[in-house]
Amino acid sequence: MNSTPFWGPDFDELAAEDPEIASIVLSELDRLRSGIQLIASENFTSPAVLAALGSTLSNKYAEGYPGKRYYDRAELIGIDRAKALFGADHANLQPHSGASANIAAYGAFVKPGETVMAMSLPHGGHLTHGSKVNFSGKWFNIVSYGVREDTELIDYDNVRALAREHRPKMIITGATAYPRLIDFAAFREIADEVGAILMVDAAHFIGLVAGQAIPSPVPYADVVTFTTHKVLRGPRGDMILCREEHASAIDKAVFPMMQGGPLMHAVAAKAVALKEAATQEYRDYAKQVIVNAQALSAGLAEEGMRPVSGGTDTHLALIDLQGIGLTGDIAEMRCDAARITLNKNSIPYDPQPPSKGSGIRVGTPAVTTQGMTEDDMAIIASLISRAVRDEDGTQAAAIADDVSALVTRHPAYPRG
Ligand code: DSN
Repeated sequence: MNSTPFWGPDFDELAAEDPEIASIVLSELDRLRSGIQLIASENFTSPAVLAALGSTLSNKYAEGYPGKRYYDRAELIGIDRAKALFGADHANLQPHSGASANIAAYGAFVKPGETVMAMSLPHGGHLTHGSKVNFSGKWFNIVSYGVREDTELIDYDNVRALAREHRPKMIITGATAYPRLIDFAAFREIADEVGAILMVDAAHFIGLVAGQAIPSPVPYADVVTFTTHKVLRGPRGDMILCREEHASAIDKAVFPMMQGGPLMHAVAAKAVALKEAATQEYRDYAKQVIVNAQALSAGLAEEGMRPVSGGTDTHLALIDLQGIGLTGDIAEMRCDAARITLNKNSIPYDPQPPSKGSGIRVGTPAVTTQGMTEDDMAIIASLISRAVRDEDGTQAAAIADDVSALVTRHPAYPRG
């Protein structure tokens, strides 16, 4: 008999009550277990995080900020853990997503029509960094910067020149497809020179910061936003860190400007992930994520696929496929047929439209959670190479068999 007083997810009950949805949930688990997951923005959360997410805290409305209510304790604990882990003055755990946290950061510091500088989407930025189809591009005067064509690294001279010319109210750094470290000190200097707020969208790499594997933006930025489900391995959602002087503006921008009640089950799950990220085990994991990304990037280079900027310092590599005469969409489709999940991606100065893209993006957060190491990355590089070159699809089943052999040695969500 189970003596745990917890009352929560019961898969048998879901299967009995709603077999249609239960089968979708199960199919997703099967997909995770039977393939290789290389989406750089995804990971496998722990059973403890999933338990908090599936708890009765989901029922609780908790409008506003924590005080003395019993259910506020999870949020207070999470805030303390975030401040300690990142050395931040202030933390807000309530944003539901990366895009909504970024809306709050804009809301705290800029008014519609004002000028914001950010990295352009085709060079690795995010939709919320000024895309014309997003609130950021619709409501703000966006000045975009990018990477140099020769080095494929952020062009700091150009960032400085653009900042001097356009005097932005806020400068955003951070990206979704930039494999290299960002020089936060340089951005701080430029922001100070023009009197701009410095916002770092650290969604992709904050887990590496938490694991002390790369330098932190916190000492340099006015505000740092980040999703909690990427390398950080928490629930889907977001957090904001900021300097004390901005705490009230950020809190008011999250609630009531941008959203209503927080999702208390997600807030509790963020607190669990923050505790997990403060362990030596997690620090070892974060370092291995980078070692694996470097091994995968080098392995793909050996297979004739060029890593943009020559390699990676982080959890992801951006791979230019022009040398093997392929576009990203075709490569993504062929890998998918062999049960390797990755995404097509534009590369800087891409001659292809975004719907095709000249590249693929590969990330190692999930495979590292499965316990894979450099030798496994060499195998994955060779599997990708075989898959993308499988023109008529005749090799897909054989490659998928080799994928199965690899993931059997390193199972995702192992059976108990
Ligand atoms: N969509 C995410 C990514 O894949 O990078 C960013 O939010």
